[in-house]
Amino acid sequence: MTQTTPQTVRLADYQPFTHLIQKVDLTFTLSPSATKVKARLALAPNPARPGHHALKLDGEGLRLLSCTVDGVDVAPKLSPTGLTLAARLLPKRPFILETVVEIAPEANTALTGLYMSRGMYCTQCEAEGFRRITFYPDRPDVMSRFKVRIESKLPILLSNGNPVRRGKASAVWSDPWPKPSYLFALVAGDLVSHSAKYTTKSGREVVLNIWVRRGDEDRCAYAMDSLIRSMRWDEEVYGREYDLNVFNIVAVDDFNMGAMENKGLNIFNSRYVLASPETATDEDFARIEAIIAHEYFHNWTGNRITCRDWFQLCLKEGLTVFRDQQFSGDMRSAAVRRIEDVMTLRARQFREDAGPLAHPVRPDSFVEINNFYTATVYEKGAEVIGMLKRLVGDDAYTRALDLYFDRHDGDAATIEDWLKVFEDATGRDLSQFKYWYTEAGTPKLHVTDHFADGVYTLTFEQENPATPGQPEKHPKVLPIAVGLLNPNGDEVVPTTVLEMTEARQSFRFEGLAAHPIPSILRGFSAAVVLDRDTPAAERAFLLAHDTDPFNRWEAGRALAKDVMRRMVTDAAEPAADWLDALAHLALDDTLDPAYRALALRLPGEDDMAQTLHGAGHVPDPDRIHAARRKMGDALAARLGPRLPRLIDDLADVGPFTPDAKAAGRRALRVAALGLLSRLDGGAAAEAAYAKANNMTEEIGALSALLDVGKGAAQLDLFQARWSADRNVMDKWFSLQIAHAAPADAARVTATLTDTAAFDWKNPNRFRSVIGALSANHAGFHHLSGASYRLVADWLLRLDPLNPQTAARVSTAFETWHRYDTTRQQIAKAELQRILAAPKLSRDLQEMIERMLGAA
Ligand code: 0A1
Ligand code: ZN
Repeated sequence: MTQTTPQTVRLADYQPFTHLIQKVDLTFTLSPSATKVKARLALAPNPARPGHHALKLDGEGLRLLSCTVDGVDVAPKLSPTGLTLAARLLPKRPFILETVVEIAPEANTALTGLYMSRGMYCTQCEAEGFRRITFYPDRPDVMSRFKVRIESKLPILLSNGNPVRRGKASAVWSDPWPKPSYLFALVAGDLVSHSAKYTTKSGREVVLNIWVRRGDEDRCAYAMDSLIRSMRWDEEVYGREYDLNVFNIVAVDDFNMGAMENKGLNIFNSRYVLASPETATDEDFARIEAIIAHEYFHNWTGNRITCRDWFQLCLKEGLTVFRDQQFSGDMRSAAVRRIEDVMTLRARQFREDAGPLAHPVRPDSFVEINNFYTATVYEKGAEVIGMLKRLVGDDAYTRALDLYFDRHDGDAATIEDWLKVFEDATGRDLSQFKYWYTEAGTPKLHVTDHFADGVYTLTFEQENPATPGQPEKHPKVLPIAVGLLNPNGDEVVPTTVLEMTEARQSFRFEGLAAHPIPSILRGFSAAVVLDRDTPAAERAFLLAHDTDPFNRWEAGRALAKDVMRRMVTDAAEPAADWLDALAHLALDDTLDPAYRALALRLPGEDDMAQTLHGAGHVPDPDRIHAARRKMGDALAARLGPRLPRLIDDLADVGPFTPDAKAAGRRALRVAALGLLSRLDGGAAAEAAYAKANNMTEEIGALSALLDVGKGAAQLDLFQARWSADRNVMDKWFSLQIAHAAPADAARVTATLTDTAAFDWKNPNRFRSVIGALSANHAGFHHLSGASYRLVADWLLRLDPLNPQTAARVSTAFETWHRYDTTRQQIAKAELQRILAAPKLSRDLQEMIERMLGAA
């Protein structure tokens, strides 16, 4: 191994910073190859760190031009990670430090710090990007007021806060709210805006701008509408108002993540802003709504109250995801949203939690913090808050949140602070609950039941699996929402939340006339894997009768997974009772079409592999793939003659609208079209493609065609029509890979990487191709090893330019231990080949080492 061991950062080592920063004045003189950054910091010794300390500032890749203390030149000690001024060079009272550095944004391919994206300057500072802009204590607990002067001839110059002055070739911005450096932002470019006005509950006028490239301004309306609805919702539901005169959003094409909540200046990956019916699918619309809300909600949960250190990342992310999920549930169908959120949780977080990358919601050590923007911190972090809310009740949750905002506004807080607020608001002791934050792994909940003399007893046993570095676990506090149904379908016990705290615990229900049918874990009330030997007939009963929409869906899902599992392990045929139940549901027009569309979605192949692995089997990707296809064929055959009518009945009425109701109808129509093409060889899908007037149907019809080996002509048409649109062309790339047969996936991908349009330095494009290959389960895990090799090759190629994106895409390999020894050996050899590369980034190195560590 040629790598050095980078330093591990530990929560236990936390210390406040030596100095306070009372005020920050920054002046940027922009130039692509030599931007000058002058930083004037008003510093003072921090009383929380008594003594006379040296000043250590973070800084990476900066060329220091000058450094003065109170106007006098000083000579700091420079290292690759920062600058140190010895204590003897510093006064014991407040002083002014001024540095001037030079940086080259056009050479910044990592997309962190100040970089350029197609002629426009922009920044990304979370988590530790500000140190690539100027020397600074780049840590979230150092909060300060920023004033920023930008010098450039570009027409639009933006930073955080409120505009102060606009000159001919300069602009000054001032942010009245103290903030950590990770929330700093600057944008400069030839941009146009889609603007609106908003009046807050207390009457403050706010100008809202969405800044985009010329030509994109007619694709901002949905994002603006989502923003306005988010602002209103946060006032109504959480009592939170916006706190500046202007709220700016900027769309950029080159961005490592989805979006960023910089104070008053959110920066977005353009794919999560730009939408029109012709270019965006209904899923895109829903994502845009959720991400706009997420970043906006950060203004209170993240910005006004930030994190003391990066170990507390879930404090802002878990809570903000929880809030954006609540918002989406209120805007759309709450049941459908909950099902979709749980599907994502299982697909991403349960997968992570079951493998070598498992870590607690609040990790206690890391090498590279960028590797911890994970499904565990975000999605499990949100589930933990949902569980807390379920345990204390809605009113207590509201009281606790009010107390949180009151007590901690302006703070850099911790998970301890967060839990204390709930303890104070409710009088509960949350010390056991805290294990949800400190211990990794998904609990398994085993359930047995017993009925005698009118008493029904449910016995639960929780198993908390070992995870890397955490062999021993404590029992968790589990809110288990249960309802009981009579055999005739009536609900005899409405939803009741049982609070489980022991490793094994029983709960009694008295006065029942007959053995009830239990509906357990309603609404997915706790983030566990439920393990109960449930007869198929009982699942079918719940699928028909459960009053809880989540569990009704779950019953169908579990039934489908049982069927798929038997097809894989026992070569069974798709069960007729499952087909009947599903067909019945699909055709029941008293039910929400969105819900029916979800029910028709077969369990994913990776999900099935995960379930089989969890049950002690070695999953075979080819068999899973074949079983899933066969289930689709059987379902198509079962619904057969009913499909054309179903599709017609769901035709759009009136012009396109992106709302949940219309989207639900389209989702069911497209699902039915996919099934129909299994029967008619794609004839209906071809016709649908030809007359599609929105992207949902265009992609739906194209997918249906590719699924049955057709669609070559339509792919060409699609390319010809959309070649100038980056976001739409990403779909063109990923779709072909998603639908490639297992044995062809690597070749199809390699061919696409050879096309001129494969701009691999753009993270969206890289993910649409290399990420898409890893998402094609049977294709990625093909026994030839061709896909493992191809992905590894591309990670090695991207890593020197953009370590963050390379590290994220490397999670493709996080499940390598699930499969047979042949596949394991090939995958492991590829991981070792990556690790042997001469100059691996700290990001990718940490990921590969962790993935190999659990061998
Ligand atoms: N805080 C953002 C996510 C984000 C994190 C890191 C980034 O660069 C490394 C960029 C964005 C959010 O939760 O939306
Ligand atoms: Zn966030």
